[in-house]
Amino acid sequence: MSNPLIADRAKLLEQIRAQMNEKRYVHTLGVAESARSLAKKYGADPDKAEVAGYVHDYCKCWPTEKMRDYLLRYDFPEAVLHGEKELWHAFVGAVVIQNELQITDPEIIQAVRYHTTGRSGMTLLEKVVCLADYIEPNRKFPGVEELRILAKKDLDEALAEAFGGTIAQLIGKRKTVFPLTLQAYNDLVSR
Ligand code: DGI
Ligand code: FE
Ligand code: FE
Repeated sequence: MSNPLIADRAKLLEQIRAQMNEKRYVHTLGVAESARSLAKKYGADPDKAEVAGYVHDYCKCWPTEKMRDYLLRYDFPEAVLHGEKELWHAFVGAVVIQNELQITDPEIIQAVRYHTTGRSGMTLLEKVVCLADYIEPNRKFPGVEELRILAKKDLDEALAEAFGGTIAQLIGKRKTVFPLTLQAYNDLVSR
């Protein structure tokens, strides 16, 4: 399918492929596809959703030190630097895709920045990309089938369920829950 936001698809995919392992790349393609389809269903921009899907995990396989360099060099919130490293790829990715992939669209950049933690008051595109990340065809976790069904019915409800699952899992492992994730969940269930 053509996408007016992608000048050279082969080149973009090659750049992304070079940052990650095969499994992550297959996941990336799945997120782009699911994000496009959720965008069509819920009225977000399918072209932006697809691009955000392609670039959302650009830094996921980077060494921790490389991500830390970015976090120190750019003005990220202290809470991110001192928080869980699993969250870094989203915040760093939002900067790096501008520098290395010439992504300039603020909506796509925000969708990448918040794809892991979410936040209160997420935009439609942010929700679509975040949910696509959970339900793309290659994802396997207990409850993913139910979540895929829910995703066809109610975007906010599905995303609340997804964040709820993540929060419960983090609590089970005695890991910290990043405030943005709690705020995202609270916002979605109090609508
Ligand atoms: O990058 P992906 O694996 O495709 O998915 P993702 O960007 O949603 O990252 C998932 C990881 O992030 C998973 O290991 C759980 C973790 N995570 C998400 N929200 C929080 C979190 N970890 C902590 N500690 N706190 C959070 O609020
Ligand atoms: Fe991610
Ligand atoms: Fe992902």
